Amino acid sequence: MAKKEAVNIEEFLNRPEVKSVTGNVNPELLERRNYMPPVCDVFKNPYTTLKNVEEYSFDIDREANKQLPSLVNNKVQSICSVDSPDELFKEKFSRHRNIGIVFSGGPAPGGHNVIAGLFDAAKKVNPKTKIYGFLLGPDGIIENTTIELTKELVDRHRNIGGFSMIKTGRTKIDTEDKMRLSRETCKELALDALVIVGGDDSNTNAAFLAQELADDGVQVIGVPKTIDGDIQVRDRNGKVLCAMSFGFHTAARAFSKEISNLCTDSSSDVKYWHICKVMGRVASHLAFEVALQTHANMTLIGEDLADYIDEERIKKAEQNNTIDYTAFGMTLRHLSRMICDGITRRAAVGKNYGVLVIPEGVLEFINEIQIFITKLNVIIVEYNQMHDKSFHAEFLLLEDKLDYLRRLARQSREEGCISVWNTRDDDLFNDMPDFFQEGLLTERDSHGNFQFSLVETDKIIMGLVKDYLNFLKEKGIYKIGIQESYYIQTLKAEDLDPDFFGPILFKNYGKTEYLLVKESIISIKTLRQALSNARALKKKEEIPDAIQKIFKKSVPNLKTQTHFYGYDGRGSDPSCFDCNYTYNLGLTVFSLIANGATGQMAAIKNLELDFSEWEPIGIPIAPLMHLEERGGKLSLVIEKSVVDINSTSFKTVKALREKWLAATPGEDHYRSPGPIRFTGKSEEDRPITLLLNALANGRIEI
Ligand code: FBP
Repeated sequence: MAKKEAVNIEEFLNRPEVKSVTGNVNPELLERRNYMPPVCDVFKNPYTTLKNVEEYSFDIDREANKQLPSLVNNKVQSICSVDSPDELFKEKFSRHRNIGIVFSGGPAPGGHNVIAGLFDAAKKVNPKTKIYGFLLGPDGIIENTTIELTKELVDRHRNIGGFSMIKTGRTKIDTEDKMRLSRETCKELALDALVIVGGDDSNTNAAFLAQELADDGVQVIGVPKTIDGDIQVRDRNGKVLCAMSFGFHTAARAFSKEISNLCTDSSSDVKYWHICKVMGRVASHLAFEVALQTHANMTLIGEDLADYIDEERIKKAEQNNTIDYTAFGMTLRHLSRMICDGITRRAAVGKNYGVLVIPEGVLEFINEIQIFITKLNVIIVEYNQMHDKSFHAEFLLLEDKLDYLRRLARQSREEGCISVWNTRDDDLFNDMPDFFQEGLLTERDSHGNFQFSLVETDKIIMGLVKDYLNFLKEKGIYKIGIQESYYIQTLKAEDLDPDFFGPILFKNYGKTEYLLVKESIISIKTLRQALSNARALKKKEEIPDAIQKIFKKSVPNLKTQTHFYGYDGRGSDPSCFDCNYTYNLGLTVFSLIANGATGQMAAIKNLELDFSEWEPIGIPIAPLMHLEERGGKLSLVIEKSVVDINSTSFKTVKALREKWLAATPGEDHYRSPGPIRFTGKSEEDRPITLLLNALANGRIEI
């Protein structure tokens, strides 16, 4: 054998091929950075103009009229190319500008391409135009911390995930002081336009800033970002203007890939139920798309649970000439039973394994929990206002918080007044496990939203599931089905007659492929009893090994593995869909700015269709707003869009649910979505949710 030379590590590290292997830049990264997204037809021309599209209309909230007077009459605008612009148009369009851009809220794949699109469009018509990136989210605007974006910086981030180029933050510009400081920053930078890339709350903020800065001549443009997919815009007649926020597709694909791998592992090792919590603060869009991409055995959809009606209870109440209001909406208890039903049915056909997908925000749709969230919101806000102190800073420990709630309950009892927190609330709340109480009392984010990502939703649900499964096990209902051929083979190997023992052991012997041990047989003791009663075993005789083996195989032991998919998918490199979508959003932003728009959100219509059909538009933000309870008071915000349970895509999932549960003998029906790509053309290239709805409307054929 050749003698190995001792390696001088310093020299080794300096070798070019070693440097290339150990460096930060790999060929995939270079390929990504060099990818040039196609541009919508209209952008092939450097000059574009805006045209109001009158066919879209909105129901405008009275409060929006009052608070956003300069913006409520904005219209949907389509972007049109100008083939032979006159000199005046050219001059106005390409004048030197200072533009600021900020990321707000959680990262979403594609954000860097919004910047790249804006940068390319602006620099193309005027290389002197300056683009500033506000650092660390809206704090960068308030504190005037910026960097001027250079070609080198932008090029390094093209088609790359995350918001690392300028970072992000969740601060809300919601006080007079923060508004004043933001206005000063815009003045100091002599900004012509401010671009806010964010979710529903950040676009809400964009509208208020647009109103505030209108007199200073600073235009404000929003961009619909969030992996949660809950910014979808329709007009009052249901016509779709923005089918999906950017980042959703990539995050859903990233989660799906991982969950699909678990489906493969689970059906190979056949011993675990994988419990996958999937991000999505309120709406279940991400979990829903994951269901379509992976065909996991069970996927909870919050919006569907909220719509649940317990027909049995209603009938029972009707017989007594009453109405049972608790029959409407889902309870945690009932939800855990539904999950148990799926688990036991799969176990009955020998599948004591599977994959369950739980949306992060599912508790928002469970009546009893929603009530607690709302009540605690009010209590915390009232405390902060009354004492001018922060509830969370004042009561650091859970015990202190519970103590305060107890005092409120006592007060309401002693004074006999109607109060937000009464003794019944307190009793119910105290029945919950500590970690759940802690979760419900967790600090709200800067927009007053409940932080579902901090609550161990899966632990809460699975705790109840495990309790109920134990009960079902004791009742002899939760059992693992034994394949008939295996039973026969095992008994014959010990010279026992399967047909003699079959009817003694099983409740369905000879009727189906999977045999279920009788409910009365739940231990070796009860097994012995059953055999003795049937005169198949003498008093001191040992139970034959083969029969013991079959019995032991039928006893289930639920083993779970929990996973959380959120931050990982949020940081993924964007899919081809999101690369192209966001780059064109950036181009749209510049067109809106160059044509003087403000209070508009850049969007691309027809996302569900082929790229050649994509239409860049501006959507007025103010008409999308309505009053909602936030932080204990009514605020004007953009309405979150939740999963539409009347949509074709939802009905499709509902119709396929039983198939994907696969509680039948034979194989599971898992689907592998494949890796995220940034080139290619297939149905994988767009969210399946959108594809199904478009197929139903006859808008596309695949
Ligand atoms: P945005 O709405 O800001 O895009 O963020 C969405 C989200 O990723 C949710 O899915 C999740 O609940 C939340 O952010 C997590 O927040 P944080 O980053 O503060 O932990």
